[in-house]
Amino acid sequence: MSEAILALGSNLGDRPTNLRAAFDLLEELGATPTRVSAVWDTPPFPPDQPRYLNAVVAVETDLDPEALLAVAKEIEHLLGRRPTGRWRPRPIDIDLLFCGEREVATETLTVPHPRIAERAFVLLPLAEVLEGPLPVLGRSAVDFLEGLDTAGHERTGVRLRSSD
Ligand code: A4P
Ligand code: MG
Repeated sequence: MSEAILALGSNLGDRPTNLRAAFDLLEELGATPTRVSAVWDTPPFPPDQPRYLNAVVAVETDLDPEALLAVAKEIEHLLGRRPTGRWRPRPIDIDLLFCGEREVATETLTVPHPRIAERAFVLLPLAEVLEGPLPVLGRSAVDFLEGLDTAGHERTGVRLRSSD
């Protein structure tokens, strides 16, 4: 078993329901959530689309990174995501931020995710799940947040886990 850290995002349809459905499907498909951030309401990048709900989830899994990516893609498909182009609105986006201390650089997968350090919508929830130095990158999420614009990023009361 190893730990992976996933980022979830939704800006189409019933956003809390989409995030909760993705969370439940992770467990069913072999990635068991262990820790979960708050759900954050964030300004979209690029700005010409609806606001996102974002969250970060730590999972325990026997899946290797490529298999975990396949699970992420399967969940995106099950929740109705169809190809619309990069950075376009979507009911659900699941990114692999970290797979333990592993580094992956293939045509289909880059881990750690290459844009973590520049994205407040990833770092704010990530800081709630991983407090110390981030795997491979070596600095904490709070360190990376210094100097980033966090205006308009709001912690919500939405819960991913139905028992929370
Ligand atoms: N891929 C490579 N590495 C990874 C990885 N670590 N995790 C490949 C997931 N996928 C990875 O992704 C395109 C391809 O990237 C995949 O087929 C996979 O093989 P995609 O999810 O189909 O498309 P995308 O998400 O539009 O592209 P990309 O480049 O992953 O975009 P981002 O970086 O995920 O940005 N604003 C706010 N506020 N909140 C958001 O969540 N998200 C995006 C998407 C833009 N703006 C946002 C948010
Ligand atoms: Mg993506």
